Amino acid sequence: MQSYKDKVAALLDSHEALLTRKNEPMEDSNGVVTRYEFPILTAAHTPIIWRYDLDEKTNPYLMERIGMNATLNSGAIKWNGKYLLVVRVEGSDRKSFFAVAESPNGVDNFRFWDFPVTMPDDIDPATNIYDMRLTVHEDGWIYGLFCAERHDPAAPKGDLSTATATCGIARTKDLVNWERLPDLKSKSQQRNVVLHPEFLSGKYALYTRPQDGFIDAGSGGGIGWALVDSMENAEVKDEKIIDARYYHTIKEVKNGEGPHPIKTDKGWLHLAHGVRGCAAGLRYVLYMYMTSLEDPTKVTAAPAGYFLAPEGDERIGDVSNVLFTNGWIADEDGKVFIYYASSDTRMHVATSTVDKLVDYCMNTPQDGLTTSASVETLKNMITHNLELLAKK
Ligand code: M1P
Repeated sequence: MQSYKDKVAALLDSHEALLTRKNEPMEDSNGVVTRYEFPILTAAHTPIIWRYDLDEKTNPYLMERIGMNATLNSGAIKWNGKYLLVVRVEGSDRKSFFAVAESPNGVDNFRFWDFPVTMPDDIDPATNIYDMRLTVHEDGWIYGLFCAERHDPAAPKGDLSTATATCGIARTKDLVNWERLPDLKSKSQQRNVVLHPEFLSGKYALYTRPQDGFIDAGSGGGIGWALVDSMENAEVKDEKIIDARYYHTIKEVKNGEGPHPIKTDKGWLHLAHGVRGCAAGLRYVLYMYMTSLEDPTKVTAAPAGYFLAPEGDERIGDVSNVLFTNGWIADEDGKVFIYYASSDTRMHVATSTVDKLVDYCMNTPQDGLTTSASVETLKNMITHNLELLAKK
């Protein structure tokens, strides 16, 4: 019979095999982006020491004591040569928390640090926190902006599902010790708020997502932009919609900025999510756009449609038909690691380059917003290609 020690060793060995599994790029790329064979983080990647009490006296059956449900929507940063994700881990108790996982190469061998992040509370403690966007700001701090969710105090008696979404703000110098700043003040609820990495006219700039309710963007209009005087008492006074939603597009119902944009010599490169409704519910896809270096509120490129949509196993999970992103890393050599979650369940990576993504944004036709316009765009390319092929 296997001893308790042997059972623990077997558990640790099979976990180690999962963590060290090589992740190969998939061959069927569309030329823009390359997906990888395996998810980079799943609930099974969370440390054994989080889930099992390894003491034979208190856990003689070696059962899981604390369940982990999902690893999703992760912020990303290159730190001391390592690829770090601040992962939204969701326990089986439905509470999300942040935990750092690091990889030597950005595509596999992600390993969680022993302890999750201890995030101090705001003066009004939140029930749940999630979806951190990381920004190394030119003021010298690393900021983490995330959603802080609370039961709506105005909910009718007995209604336990109406909630509020507010932007939580914290900063750090080492990703271990976090200083919590007051939550963002804003007239509307806010989710998907992202800090721009540079000052604009001496102010901090935020990408916002005003919303009428916890779920509904409603009159929110799209991705907004707001300048705030300080992050220590951040308040949205004026908000301007820079990336609006349109009828019958991939962002008809909602959209939200992903990670902060990457600065390129052709402009700021943005990654976002767009949501539309269908008979099966909401469908979340990723899309891109660019804004001007001189005026980051001016959209300069807006490729039509989605950049990445759920495929294969990505389609299924706790909240099916969802891709969501809030982290990417641009390496010194121009390679870009895009970290995205599928169906609110697991984390993936896809790779591209800054040059390819800029080319994608600047040369993919825009959405003409009608079938007729789409067909004209298609006919133009067919005609051009037929002429080229005829010359050969
Ligand atoms: O379930 C899909 C996503 O829904 C929310 O995003 P949004 O505010 O844009 O609708 C968030 O709860 C996000 O975490 C989640 O992945």
